[in-house]
Amino acid sequence: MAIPRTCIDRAWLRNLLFVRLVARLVSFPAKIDKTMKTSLASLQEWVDQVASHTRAAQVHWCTGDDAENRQLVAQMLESGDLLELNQETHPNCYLHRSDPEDVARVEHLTFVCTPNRDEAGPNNNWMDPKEARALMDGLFAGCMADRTMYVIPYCMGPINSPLSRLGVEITDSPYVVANMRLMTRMGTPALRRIEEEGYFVKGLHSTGELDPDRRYIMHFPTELSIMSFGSGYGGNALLGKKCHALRIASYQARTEGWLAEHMLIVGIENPQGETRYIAGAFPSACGKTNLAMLIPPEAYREAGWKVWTVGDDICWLHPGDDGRLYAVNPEAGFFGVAPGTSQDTNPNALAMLNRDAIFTNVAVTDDNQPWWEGLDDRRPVKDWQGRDFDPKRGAAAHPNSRFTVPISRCPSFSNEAENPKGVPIDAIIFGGRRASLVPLVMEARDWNHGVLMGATMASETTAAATGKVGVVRRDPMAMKPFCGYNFADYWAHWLSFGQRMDRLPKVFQVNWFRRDDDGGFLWPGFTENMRVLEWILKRCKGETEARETPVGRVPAADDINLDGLDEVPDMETLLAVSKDGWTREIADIEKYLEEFSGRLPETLREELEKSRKAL
Ligand code: SAT
Ligand code: MN
Repeated sequence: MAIPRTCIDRAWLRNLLFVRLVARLVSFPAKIDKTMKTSLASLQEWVDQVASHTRAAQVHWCTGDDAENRQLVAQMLESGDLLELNQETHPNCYLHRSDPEDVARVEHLTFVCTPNRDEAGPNNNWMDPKEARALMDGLFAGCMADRTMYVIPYCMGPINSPLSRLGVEITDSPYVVANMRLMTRMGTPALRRIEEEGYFVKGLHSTGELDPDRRYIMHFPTELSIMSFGSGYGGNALLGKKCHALRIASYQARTEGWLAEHMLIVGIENPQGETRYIAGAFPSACGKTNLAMLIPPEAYREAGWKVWTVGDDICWLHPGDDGRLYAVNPEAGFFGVAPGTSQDTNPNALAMLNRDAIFTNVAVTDDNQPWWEGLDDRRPVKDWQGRDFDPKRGAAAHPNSRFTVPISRCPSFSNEAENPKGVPIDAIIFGGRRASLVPLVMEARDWNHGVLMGATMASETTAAATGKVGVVRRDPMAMKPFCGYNFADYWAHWLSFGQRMDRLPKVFQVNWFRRDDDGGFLWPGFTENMRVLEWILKRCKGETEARETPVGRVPAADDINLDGLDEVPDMETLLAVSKDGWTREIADIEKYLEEFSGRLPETLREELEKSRKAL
C-alpha cells in the first residue's frame, strides 16, 4: 500500500521529539487528585502518567450514573458542544455539530502498528510501533493543559458475560463521554470487573486542535492499546467501537480462537414461535441498521413472523461446546446513519429517536426538531453546520450524520442481547452494494467456499469514510478498514473453524442494490428483504431446493415468496449469474488475491479454481 502523505519523515519526527522534550522541561505537574481511584495499580499508574504527560487541568473518573451525565450535558450546553433540540417533541435529545473538516472515519490516517509490517498486511497502513509511539507522545504532550481529562472504564458485551472484554478510554472530549455512555456498558460496574480481571485495552484520545494534518488513529495490537489524536468523530474517537471491538479484538480473537466481526445480529421468529439468528456483514452505510431492525411485510406480520434486534454493527463470534457459533453484540447502543431513515425505511429506528438521543451533524426544522434528507417533506431551516439552509450548498444534513441511542430503546430489542452465552448463529450473510453482477442471494457450497465469498466481496464506497463515494472496492468480510492484522492470516483463521466445528452456520452472499439498465433498483429492499431471509432460513433447515451455479447456489425465481408485493420484481435478472461477468470478476479477484501471495491460504486458491472450472 502506498505510504500516505502523512507518513512522517525523520526530520519532522526529530522536531516533534524536540518539542516534546521542551514541553517536558517546562511542564509543571498537573493539579491531580492524588487519591487512588482504583485498586488496580497498573490502571492508576497509567492514568497518573497520562495526566502528567498531557498536563490535564483536572481528572474525572466516570461513574456512568445519571447525575454525572446531567452535569456533563449542562456543561456542554454551556460550552456549545451540545445544542438543545425541541424538548417537547424530543425530550432529552441534543445536537452536536462537529468541525466541518471532521465528519467521518479517516482510513488514510489510521495505522496498525504491529512489530513487523507483514503482520499488519497490505490491508493496513503500518507504522513502526516505536516511531508511532514517539509521534503520538509528541502530539499528546501538554495537549490537555486547559482541559478536563475523563477516564472512562467500559465493558464491551454483557457485563456478566465471559465473552465480554474490558477497556478504559481516556479522553478530553465530554461529547465522547456522553456517546460512550450510550454505546458501551460504561462506569463503575465496568471498573469493578477490570479490577477483578487485572487487564484491559488502553485507549488514549484527544481532540487536539482538530487539525487534519495532526490527526492519527494508531493501534498497537500486541500491547492492547490505541492512541487517537485530532478527531472527535465516530469511530475515530469512540474508541470502544471500531478501534477496540474490531481492530484490537480481531487480533486478540485470532490468538484466543474466536472472531470479531463487522456484522449485525438479528433474530427471526417464525409463526411457530421458534427464533433463529443470522449474522450479516455489510460495509458501513449499506443498511445494516435497517436490516437489524426490520419490520416484516404485512403478510408476514399477519402470519406471525417477528424480527428481534441483537446488534447492528459489531458481532463477536465464539465457538460453543455444541459445535455451533455463538454471537454477542459488544455494543450497548446504535451509532446509526441518519439520512434515509424514515417511517417507510425504518419505523423502529424512528420510534427510538424521539427521546434520549444525541444527533450529530443533522439539520433542524423551524421548531428545532432534528431533520435529515429522506425523513419527510418538511423543509429544514438550518443545515448541519448551523447555517441558514440553502439547497445550492448541498444536503441539509451531512450524508454521514448520525444518531446515538441506547439499543434498549429499540422497539424490536431482543432480551437475548443480554444473554451472557450469546445467541446461536444459523446463517452468516455477506452483502455489499453492487449495481450489477452479484445476484440478490446466493448460497456458498460449503464453509470454505463461504470464506472465499466473504474474502472477495466488494462494494461501492459510501460517505462513512472520507474519500470518493461510489467506487467499487474489495471489502473482505466488510472488514477492510477494521481488521487488525494481515487479511491472509485472517482468512486462514476463518478457514480453521471448518476443521474445528461441525455445526457451523451456512454462508450466503446478498445484494439488495442490483440495478436495471435505467439505473433503478431491481429489488425493493428494506422490509421486503424479509423474503430473502425466509429463503435463507429455509435453506438452513433443508426445507427448499437451490439451483447450482458455478459461483454458488441461487433460488429458483419462484422460490422467493413475493406475496403482497405491489410490483413484481424482475426475479430472472435479480438472480442471473452471467458467465462473462463472473469470468471477468474471477480474473479481478485473482489480481486482488495476488497482493497476499506468500501468505494466502491454498484452500482459497482451490475454491476459486473450482468456480473458474465450473464456469
Ligand atoms: O464511524 S463509525 O466507525 O463509528 C461508523 C461506521 O463507519 O460504521
Ligand atoms: Mn460499521
